[in-house]
Amino acid sequence: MDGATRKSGWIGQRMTRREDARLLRGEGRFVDDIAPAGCLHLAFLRSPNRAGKITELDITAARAMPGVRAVLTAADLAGTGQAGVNPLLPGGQVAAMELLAGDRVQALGQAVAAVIAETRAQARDAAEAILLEVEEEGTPRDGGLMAEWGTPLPPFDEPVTARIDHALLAPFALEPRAALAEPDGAGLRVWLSTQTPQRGRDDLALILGLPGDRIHVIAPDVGGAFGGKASLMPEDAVTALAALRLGQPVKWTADRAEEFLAATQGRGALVTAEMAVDVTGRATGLRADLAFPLGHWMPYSAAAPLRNAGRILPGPYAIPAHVRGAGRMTEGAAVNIYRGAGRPEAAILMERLMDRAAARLGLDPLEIRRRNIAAAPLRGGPDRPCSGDYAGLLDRLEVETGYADLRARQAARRAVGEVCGLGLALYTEPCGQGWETASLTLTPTGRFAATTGASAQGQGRETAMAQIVAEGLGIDPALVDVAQGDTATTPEGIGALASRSTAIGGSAMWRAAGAMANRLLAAAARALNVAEADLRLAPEGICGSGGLLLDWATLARRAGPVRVDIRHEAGAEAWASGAILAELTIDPETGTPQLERITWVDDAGTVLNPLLVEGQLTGGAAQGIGAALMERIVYQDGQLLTGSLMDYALPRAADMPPLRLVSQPTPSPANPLGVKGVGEAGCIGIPAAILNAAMDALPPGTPDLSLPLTPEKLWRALNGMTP
Ligand code: SMO
Repeated sequence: MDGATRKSGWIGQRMTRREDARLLRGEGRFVDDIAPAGCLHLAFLRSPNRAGKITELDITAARAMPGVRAVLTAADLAGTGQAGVNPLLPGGQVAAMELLAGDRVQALGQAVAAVIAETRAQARDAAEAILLEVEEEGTPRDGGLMAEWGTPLPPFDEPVTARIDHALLAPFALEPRAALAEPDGAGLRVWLSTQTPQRGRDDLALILGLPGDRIHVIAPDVGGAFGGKASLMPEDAVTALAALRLGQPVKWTADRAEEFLAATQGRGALVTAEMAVDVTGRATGLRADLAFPLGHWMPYSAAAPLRNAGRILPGPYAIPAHVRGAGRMTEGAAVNIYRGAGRPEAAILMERLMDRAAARLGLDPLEIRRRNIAAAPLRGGPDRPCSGDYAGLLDRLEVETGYADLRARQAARRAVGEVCGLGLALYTEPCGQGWETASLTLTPTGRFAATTGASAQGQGRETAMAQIVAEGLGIDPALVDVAQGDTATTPEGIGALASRSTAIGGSAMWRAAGAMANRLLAAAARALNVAEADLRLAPEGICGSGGLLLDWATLARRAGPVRVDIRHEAGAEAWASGAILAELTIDPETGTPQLERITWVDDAGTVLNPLLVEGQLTGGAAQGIGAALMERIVYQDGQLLTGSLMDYALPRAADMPPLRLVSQPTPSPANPLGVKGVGEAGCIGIPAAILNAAMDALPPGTPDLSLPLTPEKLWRALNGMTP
């Protein structure tokens, strides 16, 4: 049997996060907190114009500014290599990363020069003293992606249609991006605020032309990432290069304006589709077109949103589908994965089409979904389906919300002039493929050192990993020390993304605990010269029939180091799912939307720790609400109008509605823990439910509104104007 045998009840416990004591006391250690002696500071000069030719770049004045140690431009970058791009969609034409703009600027905000000075203020002042002229040409560079899923279908007779225009979004993290590089012998030690320390090391090795084992990447505490720190960025590489050139530590920390200008962005797709429906309410065909923006270069995961959207359609429904997708270069910042990464686009499309079909046929939205859901088992991989129960999710949602009464109440409220809507969404969240590693060691002090290749971005991985080890060994989680995010001391891994760390990294740790249990018994039997069958594991150590024989420290001393290394390959993908109902009103005078309540039945598979799962669902819901109602990146005439938090509207605590979470898990057969991902669910299902609620509130026949649903758009739609 794969993994340990569950026995101790730590899995499923609502344990508080062991990370929180240090984080809440301000004792977290983020990249910007680390300050080696002699650390220099780096600041970028960025293009104030969109794509165009550089007609002047004069660094003379900047070089002479106080404290300035170097000014780097593209001319200083000879010999640097290229970072990798994940070939998720074959046939694409890659637009590679430029560390600094060369003869041409590709986009507004692209870094053109880097100033390294003794203080951050000196570096920034000197960057402003560089003379830069760009002659705008306004032609995005070449490159792009094309893909197709399914096979062409015959023309549809009077299909229902949907057109979903997604705003570009910022994968906004509390901690901005940051990099600190320090020369270390013949190599480099690099602290990165990253989701993928090993990939960061590998990409830095390619760019700098150093062997990978000369680069040591450390991800200390990471204050959120959401896809924005999944790929190595030009700023990271320039910082590393500067440290190598100067032989001194160099640090760069983005400010908020830089994050809005030059961090990766998410969404921005235009998705159109038509769906054929027969008179019984059965959808008989889906034809969808996905147009995804890519920005001016492609980070490692650039293809993932388009690929995810395409491969997921038609979502939880059994409908023959033909999907065509294209990614096109634009003049903006790179567009990459952002929490959900293509899954929200797929879910919002299907949920809108379902409501259109229900309206056409006079069916209740809940009923039309029941007529079209796929029967479990669901897709989980080529040869192994995942678990799930879409009908069960809808049934539970109906009961938990008192759906029939809500519809009756909605009719009564409408009769007295209220503008109110109910919006349903059913979504799927496939949770990553590939492998992760785990190592577990009984240390001389009698503690268990758990290290994993899966890193963390603030989700509580230390807590979850300790619970997994505790469960597998039957010990107290307080005996388990968890280390991650350091390429010198933790094993190889892929990272904290794609809702994969528990399903894949957690499974590696679970198998390590299972193997460790056997090793401990064998080691104790040898040390005591007794039969293994006469021994058993207890929380304090190894017991015989008469009680404790060896505590952990004594066993470690007598048996020497006991260590297990596991590489877990996910044979299949776990597919989480959920059903959501959003209740929304619109103020007829101002168009202001008010979310009255969200009820959410989720299937995240086996729940390791309800507190962690609820935290992920709630945080995802906040970002889903932001996407639905307020967040958007706006460029106008080649300038960024949303370059600060005064202009880019993030949801605040007061924007959160009452959120009722109902857990209805079906353990996944795709991994030994039975878990599924949960990190991205809120961004996938919540916007779909909110859009449907708004459309339900608006007059019948209102064309699909673009996201986000601002008060102005809602007001115009209410008053019969073009939104
Ligand atoms: S959008 Mo996630 O960090 O795979």
